[in-house]
Amino acid sequence: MRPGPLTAAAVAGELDAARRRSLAYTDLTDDDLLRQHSPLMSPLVWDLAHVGNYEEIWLLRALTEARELHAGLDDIYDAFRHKRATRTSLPLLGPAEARGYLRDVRARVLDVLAALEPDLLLPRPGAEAGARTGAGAGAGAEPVPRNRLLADSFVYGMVIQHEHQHDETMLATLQLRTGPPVLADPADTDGPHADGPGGEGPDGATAGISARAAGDAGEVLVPAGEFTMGTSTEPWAYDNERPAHTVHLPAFHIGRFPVTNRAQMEFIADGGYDDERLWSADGWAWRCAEHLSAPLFWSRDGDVWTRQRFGRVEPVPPDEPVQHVCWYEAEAHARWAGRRLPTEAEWEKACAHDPVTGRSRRYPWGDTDPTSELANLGHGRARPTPVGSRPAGASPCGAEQMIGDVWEWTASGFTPYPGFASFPYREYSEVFYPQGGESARYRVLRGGSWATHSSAVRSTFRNWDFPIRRQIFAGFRLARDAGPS
Ligand code: AVJ
Ligand code: FE
Repeated sequence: MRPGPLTAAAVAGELDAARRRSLAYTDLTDDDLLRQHSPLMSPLVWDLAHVGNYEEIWLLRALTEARELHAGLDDIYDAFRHKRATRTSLPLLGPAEARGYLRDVRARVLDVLAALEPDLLLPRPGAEAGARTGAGAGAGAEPVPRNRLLADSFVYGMVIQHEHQHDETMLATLQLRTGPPVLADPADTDGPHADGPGGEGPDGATAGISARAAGDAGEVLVPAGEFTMGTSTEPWAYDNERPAHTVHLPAFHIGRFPVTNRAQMEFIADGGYDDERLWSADGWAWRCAEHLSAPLFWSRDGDVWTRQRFGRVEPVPPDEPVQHVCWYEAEAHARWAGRRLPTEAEWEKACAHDPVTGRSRRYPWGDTDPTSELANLGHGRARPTPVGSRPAGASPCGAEQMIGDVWEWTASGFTPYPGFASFPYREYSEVFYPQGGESARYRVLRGGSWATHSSAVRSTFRNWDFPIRRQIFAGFRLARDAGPS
C-alpha cells in the first residue's frame, strides 16, 4: 500500500487486512488469551480490544460526532495509564466481548466511510471543527483539527499502522508463550501470511553470502557529508519522525548486513559473555543479574546451539541475522568485534541517503512499495532470512537488509528532533522522551523486522525500547569511524 490519500475502498481493505491478522493471532483458547504469558507483555485479549478502542477513538470520535460506545473502555485500554504487567487485573472485556466490540466499531467505521461524498478522503470544507478526543487525551488536551487528521488520509494510515504494530507485539507474546505451538509456521505452509508482502523470497537454501563475507569484508563506506534526517513530507510518518532536518556526519563504515547468528556464536565461544571489559557498567550489572550467556530462546544441545521459535526447537541457522539480543549484548558484541553500534543518524543515512540526488529515500531501494524480493516483512515467514538474500533491496551505499528481518539497535537514545511537535497525541512519542533534564531511558531501533508490516516501517521510522529488552525481534549492525580521508 502506498502511503498517502486513499480511497474509502482502499481504507476498508487495509483495515480488513490488519484485522484478519489480529484475529489470526488471537484464534486461541480463552485461557491463552487471558493469561499473562510474560510480565513484559499484555494478555493478548488486551491488545485485541486495545486496537478496537484506538480505532473507535480516532476513526469514530475524532472524525465524527460519535460518543463513546462503552463507558470505561478508554481507561482500561489506555497503554499509558496501565503498565503491561498490571493489565490482567483490569476489568477487561472477555475474548468474545472483545471480538464483538471490534466488530461493532468496525461496522460503524465502514458506515462512516460509505457515507463519504468524495472518493478521496480529503479534508472537507466544514471539517475544521476540532475533536476533543484522543488516546490518553485528558481534560485540557487540545482538540485535534479534523482537517489535519484527514490530510493525506493520515489518521487512517495511523490506525492501520497501529493495529499492525500491535500484531507484531502479539507475535512477541506468542514467542514468549510456552507449550505446544499454536501458530502455523508460514514457511511450512503453502503461502505467506495473507497480509504480508512476503512469501518465499529468494532466500533459504540459496543464501549466497558465506559467513566470512559477512564479517570484516562485509562493510560499506558512507562518505562524510550532509543528509536529510527525518521527514516533513512522508504522509503517514509519526510525529517523532518529524521534521526533516539536515545532519552532517563524518565518514563512517557500516555493516553490509546485520550481525549473524554465526558471529554471535563466535562471540560466545570467545568468552564474550564472561569478559567484563567488553561490557558497559550497566550492561555488565544486567548481564550478571540475569546470567546472560546467549540470546534469549537459545539453548545448548551438546555441541550445537538450538533455539525455541514459536514452540518449536531447531538448530540456530548460522547465516540469519541474530535476534532476541538486548542493547547491552549488542554493545558488548560490537566492542568485541572492534566496532561500535551505529548512531541513529548513521543508520538512517546508510539506509536512505542518495548521494546522486542528495535526497533521502522512503526505503533503501527507492520509493516503491516493498516486495518479497526487496525486504523480509509482514510475516511472510516467521523468522529473519539469511544475510545476502535481499540484494535487490540494497541502499545507495550498498547496505542490505536495512528494512525487514530484524529491528536494529542503534547507539542513540530516543529524543525529539529539533522542532518536534506532538501530533496527534502526546502519548505516542512525547511521554517517552527524556523528561526534565534526565537522560534518555529508551534506545532507538530502526528498520523493522520480519514481523513488521510494510505500512509500519520506512527509512525514517523510529522504534524504541529499554536497553535490557530481548523479547522484541531485534538484532544489530556494526559500524566504525572511517577516519580522515
Ligand atoms: C513504538 C513499539 C514502542 O508498543 O509501545 C503501540 C508502539 N504505540 N501503540 C509501543 C505503539 C502505541 C510502541 N512502540
Ligand atoms: Fe497501542
